[in-house]
Amino acid sequence: MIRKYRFGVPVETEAVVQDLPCRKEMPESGRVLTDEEGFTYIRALEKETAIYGLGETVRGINKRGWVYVSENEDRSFHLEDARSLYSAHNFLLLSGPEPLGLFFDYPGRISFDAGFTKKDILTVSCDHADLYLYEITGESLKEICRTFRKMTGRSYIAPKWAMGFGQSRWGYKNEEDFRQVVKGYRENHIPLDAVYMDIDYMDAYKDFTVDREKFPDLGNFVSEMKDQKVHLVPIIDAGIKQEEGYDVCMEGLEKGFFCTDREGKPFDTACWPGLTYHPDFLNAKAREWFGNKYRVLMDLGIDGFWNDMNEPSIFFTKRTMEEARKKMREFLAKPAGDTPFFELAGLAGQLSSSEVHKDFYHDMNGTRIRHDRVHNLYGYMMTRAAGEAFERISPDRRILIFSRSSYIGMHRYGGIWQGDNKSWWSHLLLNIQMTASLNMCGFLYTGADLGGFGSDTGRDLLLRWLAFGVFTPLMRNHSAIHTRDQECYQFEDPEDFAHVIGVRYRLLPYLYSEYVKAALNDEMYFRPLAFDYPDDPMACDVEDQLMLGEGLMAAPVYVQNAAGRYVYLPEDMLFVKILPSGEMETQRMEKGVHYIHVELNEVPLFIRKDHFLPLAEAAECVEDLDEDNLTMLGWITKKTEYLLYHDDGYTRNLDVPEHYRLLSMEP
Ligand code: MIG
Repeated sequence: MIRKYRFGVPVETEAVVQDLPCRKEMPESGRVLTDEEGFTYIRALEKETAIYGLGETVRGINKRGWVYVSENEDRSFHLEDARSLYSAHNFLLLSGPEPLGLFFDYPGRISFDAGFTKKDILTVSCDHADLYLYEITGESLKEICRTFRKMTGRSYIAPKWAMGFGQSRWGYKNEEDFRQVVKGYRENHIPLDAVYMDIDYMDAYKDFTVDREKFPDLGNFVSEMKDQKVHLVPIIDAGIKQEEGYDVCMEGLEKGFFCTDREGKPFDTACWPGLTYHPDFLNAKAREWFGNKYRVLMDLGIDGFWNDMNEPSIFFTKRTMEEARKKMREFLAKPAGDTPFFELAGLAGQLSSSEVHKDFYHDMNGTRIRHDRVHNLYGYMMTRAAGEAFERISPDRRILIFSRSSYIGMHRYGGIWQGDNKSWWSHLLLNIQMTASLNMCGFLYTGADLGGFGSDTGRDLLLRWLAFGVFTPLMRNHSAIHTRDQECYQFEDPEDFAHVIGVRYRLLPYLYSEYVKAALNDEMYFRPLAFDYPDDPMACDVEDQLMLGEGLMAAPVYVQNAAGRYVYLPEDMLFVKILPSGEMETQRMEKGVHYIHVELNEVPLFIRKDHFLPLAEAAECVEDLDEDNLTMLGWITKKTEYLLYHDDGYTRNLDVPEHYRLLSMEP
């Protein structure tokens, strides 16, 4: 059941698609205080209550014990004490005999103190008492999640090739760099479906342009890559270069589609291209205009994009730059002895973007509104611009799109990647945990930069990370400029990489089927064990294993030099390792704790008893998968059926009976 409450004059975020009546009385689940100081929701927590949700945030699956702040930010250090990252996912779930879901539809800065300040109190607070609060009750956490997902609309479904493996790196410059990557993969028989183009492909970092020296004919190059069954996926940044004669800039100015400053003039910002303007994605007309721009690249054969810097990430504005320069001058005027070094370091830090949120405005369909009141919608609306345009431009084929920043509601238009992580073992664990929380909020198409974005990865870390990436819908190796080469063929014994990524392709019929069905039925693709086994206290404590679809459990190794790990089986399962030879090593295991050995080139799989996986033969790209010849793998004690979802991989007409095949397996 859903109870909806309105406070003040909320911003219409369109996160919720269901039409629900507002209640007049106060919420039942907690105490609400509203005044000029803002809004506070307070609820007492039982000792045993776990808090789930909050999507893209640091720490564990159970969020209790820390403060999380929704204030989208380009934050390259995902440290344990980070309060905000790139996205705002204001949905919480509380476990217990009467589980509860809470959604705070508020696009400004809002904080969630989950038993941090006071161990048994949940406090949610924001500066303005203008919001919608939804309370959702139900039999179980799973049911509450489903109700929430119905309320917020069907999750985006990527084309099937986008579940293939992708290679990315910030720093690939020209055609030759891309050819080398594809050659490295194909020569070593490591599967590959996509290579990502980072900002260097553009002419002077201008969106929807291509540097002609590096890519004399991008259309041709796209087909050359397609001949090798590889999709090129370019990045699009939020900031538009200020340049006389650059059509996107000129049109935006002429039509008044950029964010404005206090005086109503286009707001000066700066990002990769130097001085920029930021499109006003909160304005429906500006969205339509910007979305149509993607056509420039789609006409060349491009069928996938990633949207970056849309928190928005603003390096500086005219005002912050002038202030910083003034401070710098004052600093330099002081005698050397009086100028402690840390003061100098502090000056550079002041160029951060968070202070500029009060300096600019949107035209939200006729209403002028200051940015800080709607900050967390920016990435959502940028990606909505793209997603809505794709439906117009490409009515028959799904297009790949994922974003860095998001808000709940954006899950209908695209996926997200998990931002600038590091090549740290702790970030592999964070990836596992965050993915579960994102699934609760509707972001099914998601993945982290496998191997880690910043810092130098190790062969072992990359292999272990890939062995988890095998399960995530977005499976992409991405790394930052100036870090060590991170393509799989750069490491010793590339056949180990070929095998691990190969397991992904063997599992794809199942993974794709579970992914699409989860989206169509408002289910989670990944679930914490606590969601499936709420009455099993041990299962509820597990933070490093996930259920995936109806029959599979993932239990990755994420510790350096570990030869294996302890696994908790909440029921009897078949433990499977697919060996490089193609043979299966299987072991029947009873409910309970087990220690498993896992080599660096192995992917441990756990299949629930009386469930099975349909496996394909190995393939080097999605197009080459043979799904007419599937092998069934499982520990079956009775006749068992599985409903396989299988379509052409790109149709938008998804929910039709012909796409379902009933498979069965007998003991
Ligand atoms: O300021 O485009 O998160 O994936 O490689 C850095 C360069 C800008 C941040 C993205 C990252 C991308 C990088 N971008």
